[in-house]
Amino acid sequence: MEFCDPGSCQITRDKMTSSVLSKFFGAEEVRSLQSMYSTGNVVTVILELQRKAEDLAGVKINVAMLGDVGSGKSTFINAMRDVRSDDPGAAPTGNGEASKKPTRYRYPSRPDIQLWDLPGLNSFGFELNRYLKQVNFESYDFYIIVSQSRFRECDGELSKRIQAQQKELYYIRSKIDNDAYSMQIQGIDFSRGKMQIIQDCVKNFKSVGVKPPAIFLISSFDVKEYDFPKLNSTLATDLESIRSNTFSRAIPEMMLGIQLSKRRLIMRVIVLLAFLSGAVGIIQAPGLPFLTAIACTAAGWMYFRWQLGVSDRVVWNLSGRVNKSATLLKTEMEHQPPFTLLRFSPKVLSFILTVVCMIVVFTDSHHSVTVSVFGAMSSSAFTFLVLKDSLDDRLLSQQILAKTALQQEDDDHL
Ligand SMILES: Nc1nc2c(ncn2[C@@H]2O[C@H](COP(=O)(O)OP(=O)(O)O)[C@@H](O)[C@H]2O)c(=O)[nH]1
Ligand SMILES: [Mg+2]
Repeated sequence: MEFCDPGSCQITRDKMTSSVLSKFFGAEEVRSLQSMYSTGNVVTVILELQRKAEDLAGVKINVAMLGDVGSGKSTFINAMRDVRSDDPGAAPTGNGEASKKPTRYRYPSRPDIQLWDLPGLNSFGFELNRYLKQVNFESYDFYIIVSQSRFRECDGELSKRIQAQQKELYYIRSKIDNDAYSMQIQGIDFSRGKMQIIQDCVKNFKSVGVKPPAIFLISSFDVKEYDFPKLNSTLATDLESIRSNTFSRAIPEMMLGIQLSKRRLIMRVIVLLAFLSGAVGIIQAPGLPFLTAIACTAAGWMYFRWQLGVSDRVVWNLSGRVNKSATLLKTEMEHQPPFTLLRFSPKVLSFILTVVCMIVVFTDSHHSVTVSVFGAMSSSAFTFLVLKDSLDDRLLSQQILAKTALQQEDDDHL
């Protein structure tokens, strides 16, 4: 048994993307992908990802147990692992045993599955967003909601959040032995009662706008009865598609990890050009800051177009190899990121400042040094912002290209 708290550590973008890559590739493979990309072989990189997508056996899947305190999550994990609550290494169960940290348990009969016992939602005072952040909700590959007695509001809300990430889930009605007992006392036929419970759950999911997931009625005290055996066999069957969806979702992030070293290299050139743009612009010659800014920006733009350009020929080549229409690949790739003021205004502002300073220098022969310095700074900022954003757009378009090229036709997006 191991303890880990993914929510407590601040992960940087570099670490995060490299951890996504290392989920699927060994260190040597990562280095080789990065060097392929650095030499301009984006098609080979995408084909390597495709090769990996066809052989995901052994890739570890993180399964999160969600639900209220006392719903039976820890007992369920013990039952899956075939241990009793008082065995060494078992998940602590019962009142007062609720952990405030996600805890990982290995699943001996399926070493490729890691079961995560998450704290109960109500142990965080039902503040869903705080809870989700605390348990690092988005880091898991698959979810099982464990609910007892009745459908709860949070079951619907959690399912919505899971499906919004295009991930899959199972819904477990735990402690069904108790329900079976009360049905028996009331003289209700169990299969009729069971059908009623399932119909209620489906209705409740639909009423909150969630596509009903697979529903299992289980008792963790009786793993050979009720839906426990069906749950095990369904999970074993679904594992391949869970793995393949996990890989598919991770493609943009993996591409980002592969692009990182080249991005760093190009960023150095961009910083140099921005510095040059400011340094030349400080010379007190009319129009110079403006002209330098434009020249440096154009030079930088041409440089990384040359470094990262994906020509029509490359798209055609890729389209033949992955069996996707070249028009589709091109259209998706050229899809522009949404316009945001936050991204647009600093560039416009620095451009206006450069022009204003240029006009002052041009019209007023007694202008102060401050105006020149200001002009140089704004021309430098303009060059940097335009080039950095264009670089990131270009990298993003390659991530989209990889995602579209490797998208399976029958991808189930819930
Ligand atoms: N009757 C019955 N009780 C259960 C079952 N699963 C869990 N429990 C009991 O419910 C209580 C809470 O279980 P626990 O696993 O600690 O819940 P958690 O807080 O969600 O981890 C414990 O006393 C368990 O013994 C079950 O399938 N049937
Ligand atoms: Mg527990």
